[in-house]
Amino acid sequence: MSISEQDWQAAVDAIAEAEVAVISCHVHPDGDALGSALALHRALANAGREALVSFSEPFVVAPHYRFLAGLDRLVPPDQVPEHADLFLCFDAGSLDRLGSLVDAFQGAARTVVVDHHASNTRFGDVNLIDAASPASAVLCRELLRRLGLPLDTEIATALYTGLVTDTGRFQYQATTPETHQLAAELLAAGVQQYEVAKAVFETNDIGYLRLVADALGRITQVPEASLVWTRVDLADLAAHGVDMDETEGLIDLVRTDGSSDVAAVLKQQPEGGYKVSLRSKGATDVGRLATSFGGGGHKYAAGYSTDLDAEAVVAALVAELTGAPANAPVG
Ligand SMILES: [Mn+2]
Repeated sequence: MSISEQDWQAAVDAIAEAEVAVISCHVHPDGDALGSALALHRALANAGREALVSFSEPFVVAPHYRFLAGLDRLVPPDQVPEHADLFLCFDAGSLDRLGSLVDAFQGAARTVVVDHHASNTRFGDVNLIDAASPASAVLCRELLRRLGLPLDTEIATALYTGLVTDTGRFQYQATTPETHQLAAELLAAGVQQYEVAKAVFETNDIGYLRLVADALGRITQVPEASLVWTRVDLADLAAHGVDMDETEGLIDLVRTDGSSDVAAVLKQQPEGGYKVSLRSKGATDVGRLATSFGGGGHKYAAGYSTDLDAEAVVAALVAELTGAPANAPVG
């Protein structure tokens, strides 16, 4: 799925014609979502354009991304105009992913959706969706090129953060020669790559490490489903003083189980139920799996939310993965 010239031009025109563009991304932004939004905002500001960057409640930047420049430019979501000329969002696969900004998106005169999730519902007036792209930051870079907006070190660092996180440090399947060429271009624009790596990948709170020890202590394999899973409960967060947002990297440890194709981390939600993160090494399309449970994502990385308890979540996953009925014994 690639993006037509017509769609690129429609997005460029929409941005060029907007008096004030609202730029945003999905709720609980990761490096790609936040990096892309900050990059476009900075590029427009450098060109003297009026724009506003924000994301949904809870309006908190996860600790790993607090090194990014320009966080002070983020506007709380309740200050986003209800009827903007233009609302452009990055990395959100569906409207509900905009959280408390859904109304602002729907109230905008024009909307542009920039994303690389295969499950994207194309909910904008203009949709720049490329499921083959390893990161929304790649699409953001192309958009800047087409807008004639140059990189600076801050923009490059924001884009690089998106690229390095969504590619798993250039190791996931969607990584191509072009991905590395973009990384080279960004480094040449002044990115201090070790400063990014240190902040994003090499800095953890000791409470987080203890939480990981607990979560890995109860890791479970379901061999007939080629599934490995664990869970993080609210009690774990409380015990170690950790926010759920900080547990993004846990799935990357769980997925290294060499005997399982699919990895799942179940994250208990304050309102009840779980958020389920899924990863695949290739034999299973977890994007499709997550979509069947009302979520979405990519072939190799996806997620969904559910009201079920942990046992029922795993039983349902096993049933889908093995083609057995959900009430079959899990084993
Ligand atoms: Mn992304």
